[in-house]
Amino acid sequence: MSDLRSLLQDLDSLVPDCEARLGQASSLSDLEEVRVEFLGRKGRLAKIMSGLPALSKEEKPAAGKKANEVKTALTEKIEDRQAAVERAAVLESLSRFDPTMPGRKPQEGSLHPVTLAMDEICDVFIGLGFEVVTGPEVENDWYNFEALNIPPEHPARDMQDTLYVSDSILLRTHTSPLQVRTMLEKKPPVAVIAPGKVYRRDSDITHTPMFHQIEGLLVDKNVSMADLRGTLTAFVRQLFGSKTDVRFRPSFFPFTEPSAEVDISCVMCGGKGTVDGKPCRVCKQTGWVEILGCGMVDPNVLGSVDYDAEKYSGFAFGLGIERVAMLKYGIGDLRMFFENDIRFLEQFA
Ligand code: 2U9
Repeated sequence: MSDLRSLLQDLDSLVPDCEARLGQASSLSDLEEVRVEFLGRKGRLAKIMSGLPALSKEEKPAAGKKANEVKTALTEKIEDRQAAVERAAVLESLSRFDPTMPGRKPQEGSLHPVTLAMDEICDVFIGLGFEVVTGPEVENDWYNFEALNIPPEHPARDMQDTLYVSDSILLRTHTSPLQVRTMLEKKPPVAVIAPGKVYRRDSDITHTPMFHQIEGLLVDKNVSMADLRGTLTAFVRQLFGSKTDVRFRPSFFPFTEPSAEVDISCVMCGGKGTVDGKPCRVCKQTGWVEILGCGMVDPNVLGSVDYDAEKYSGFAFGLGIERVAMLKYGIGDLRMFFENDIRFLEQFA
């Protein structure tokens, strides 16, 4: 038999051989083995074609043509089989897929209880017609103290231990500078609430160097203590329930005159002083808990922002948000707010 004929026969036998091997291949790695066996660099096609140089010049084109046909046929058959194997794998995995199974829920975050309480308090005052104002946490002495009737020698500066940045720059000790800024910017009537972080040099089990406050201010013609009382009573009843009792006790603040502290009937025992016959731990058996401070804006404060104290009067109030959140959500320890333990925070989702 001539070299050409035997080479062409060898080439012809590759296709049925390959088909037989493909028939047994059931995985992608089986198919790769078949591809290497037939089409690889040292595979059967390559081996047969190594006989090409021995052919005469006239015989070579026929051998080359046949080799290309066989190579194309082998490639096609392997690829067809590969597509079939892949399709079978998809169908198999689909047969195990249950579209009625519930999906996996991603873990959802939650708002911090201080944020929740802050939003809720703001919403009540927004509903009463107040506008929210915000501003810098680093302030200068004038906005934080001087304009609020707290002169340099005033004992209130000792009362509030302040974190100073320099002689006259400080971290605000209350959000009151925001009301001062508001009054400098616009004429009465003003009705604003100022929520935000405040800083004091204080750190123990019931005090943190940073905490959150909301203060409110309303200035107009003929604003009276009765307006203050009505507004704050409406506020605490929206926040703690319509049955909440309210009492005003005389107090003192440099920026308000007269001043008062507001107590509400205890959120724990409802004012009875006992829970299941035992002393109430929230109100210490008094039946009342302190919730905010307030008063009529001191004429000196109105004067420092060039408001005519003969023509206008106003009321102001302030409350600590952590304290409200503790009472509202029954949190017994202030430190919970700052540890950010996920087991605590996720309870507010
Ligand atoms: C201006 C005029 C008056 C804001 C007020 C209080 C009473 C008060 C405390 C509550 C608990 C601070 O967070 S706390 O420790 N605040 O009792 N705050 S009146 O009075 C102002 C504010 C701004 C221009």
